[in-house]
Amino acid sequence: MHGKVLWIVLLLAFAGHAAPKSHRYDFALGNPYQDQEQPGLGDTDVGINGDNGNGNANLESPAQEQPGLGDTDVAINGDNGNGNVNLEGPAQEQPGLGDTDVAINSDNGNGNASASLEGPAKADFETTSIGNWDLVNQDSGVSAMQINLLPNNKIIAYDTKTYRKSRLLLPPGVTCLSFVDDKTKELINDCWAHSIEYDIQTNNVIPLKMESDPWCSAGGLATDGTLVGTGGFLDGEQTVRSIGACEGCQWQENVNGLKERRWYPTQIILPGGEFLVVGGRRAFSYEFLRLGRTDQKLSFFPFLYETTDLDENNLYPFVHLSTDGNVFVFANNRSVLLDPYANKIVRTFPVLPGGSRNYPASGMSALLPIKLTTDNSTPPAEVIVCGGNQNNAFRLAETKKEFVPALRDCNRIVITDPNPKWETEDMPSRRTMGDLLNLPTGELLFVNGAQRGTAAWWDAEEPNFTPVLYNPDKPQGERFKVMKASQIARMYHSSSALLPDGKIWVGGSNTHQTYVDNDRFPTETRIENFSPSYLDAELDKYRPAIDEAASAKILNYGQEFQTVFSINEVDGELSKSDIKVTIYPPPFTTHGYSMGQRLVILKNLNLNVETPGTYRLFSSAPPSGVIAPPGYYLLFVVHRGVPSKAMWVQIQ
Ligand SMILES: [Cu+2]
Repeated sequence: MHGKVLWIVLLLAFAGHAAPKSHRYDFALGNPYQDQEQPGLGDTDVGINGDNGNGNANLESPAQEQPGLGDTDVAINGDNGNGNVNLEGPAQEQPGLGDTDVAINSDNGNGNASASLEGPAKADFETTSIGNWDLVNQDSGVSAMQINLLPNNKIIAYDTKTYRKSRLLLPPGVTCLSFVDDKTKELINDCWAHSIEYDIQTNNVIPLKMESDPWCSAGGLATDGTLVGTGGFLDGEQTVRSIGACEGCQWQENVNGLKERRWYPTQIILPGGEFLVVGGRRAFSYEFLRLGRTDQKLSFFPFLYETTDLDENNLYPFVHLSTDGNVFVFANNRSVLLDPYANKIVRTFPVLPGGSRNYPASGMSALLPIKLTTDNSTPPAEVIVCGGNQNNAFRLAETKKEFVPALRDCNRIVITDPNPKWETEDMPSRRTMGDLLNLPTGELLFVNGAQRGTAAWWDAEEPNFTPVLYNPDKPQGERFKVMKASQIARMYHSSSALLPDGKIWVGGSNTHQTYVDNDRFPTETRIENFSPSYLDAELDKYRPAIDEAASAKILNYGQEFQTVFSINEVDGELSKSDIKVTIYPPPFTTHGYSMGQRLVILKNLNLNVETPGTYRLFSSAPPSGVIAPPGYYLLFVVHRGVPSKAMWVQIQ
């Protein structure tokens, strides 16, 4: 945007491996061995007690030798319903037993057994790495203002046709866009691409044609992996555009798809798989959207009217789906919990002092990881809002080229708490227009942006080159870790995305109203990958590798599923508490905000040794679409802070 334009206007007015039926499936101690010495076990003594029902605990073959466990003693206890036998972690010494002492107890039901590696969680592995930057594409052709990773490992990126320019031509044979020049009234052909498909494996680019203008629009992945974008500028303002995750797919555009004109709106996916599109300039409403439907409701939302100000600091509102099914909306410095179906505000949060957080002050916001590790039916949901600028900073940048220092504070609030309070601390550096991404490990990453000024053309100074890692689980004062600085300024209209290999794709930045090659801050079409410290090569020996062929790729709500992975080296005994399975739907990122972003930490049920160094983990899929809306997710296995490469899964 469009600073000048805005200012003038202002002055005027996720079964391949179907979930097993129960834990007893694995390790399913069938027949071969029964309550006695196992001759095949050499000098390893095994004590088995089954003091119940049918109570025989049977050690099936993969169960006995636990090479990955070294000479550690293992006790097996199954004290539950169907008589599962669990490998309890720091098992006690059994005097009188040999080197590898194994005690098996099954005091329950029918004595089927599965073994789980239990034990207290160990600390994350340490690394001194501050991350690394790689320039992976010198010229992607189109500046990446708006991006979304699709399940075919392509990033769809686009900016705007307003510039009538990019660095990449449409493919031969594709009809150019034609338009009448405002000044000369001549008909001009625009043969530049304004969208690309970017292959994250090869870093190759394919130009895509977009007819209507997606400038400063919203988007998100539909349940089938189709990218659905909404809003934009002029002929794009009511457009619903979509592109599938498929070879050779092209944009489909419906210029009358939205009920309201929306420039700078926010879009998230709801538990039922439909979208909620919120706000936009002078659009004090929200609407539901499902592709192919036209009967979806439009609701007036006065909160957006109340939170607008002279600089309009409530555009691109931060919208997060909470774990109770309501929707958190943050605009300017205020926030509410909205029941979108009843069009009712169910909670009003305290005002967040310090300045304005939404566009053009452009702070950052994300949901902290949602932990399903307890039996709480509504796990707590916590939101973080950081940075931005004072409420007149945009005006000062626009009219006086005075670049106010960005905000430095970071604020958290538990939105499921009936009496919530903001908790505040400072970031290592000031930031406006930064991205805030959830990482596979449960940490978050602040990246991109500027230290002075605001969003819009020529309105910022002092790029913030330095990403910062944030660990939400650590106490205040220990949460931030400063990473390695990039060499490339990524300010207005920059973007970033978490990739399946755990790296961060970083692109875009254009503080101009066209493509500018020679400037202190040229239009950026270079693409970088940032590797956070968890990708340190020293940690590779601990890094899990998912066996995709042996793991579930369809996760059904509330059901158990299995993931098989291997690890070269474990430090001591591995227990299921050392492993986190996290799922992440690739968000739509633009203007420093990642729409629909959430990281869910799933509940582990059992961890079994499959073969030496290979493990089979039983986890619970998310209970419902409230916790994880249906669609495609990246699934990571994280071993004490060291993430695997992700596997794509579908949640339904
Ligand atoms: Cu913009």
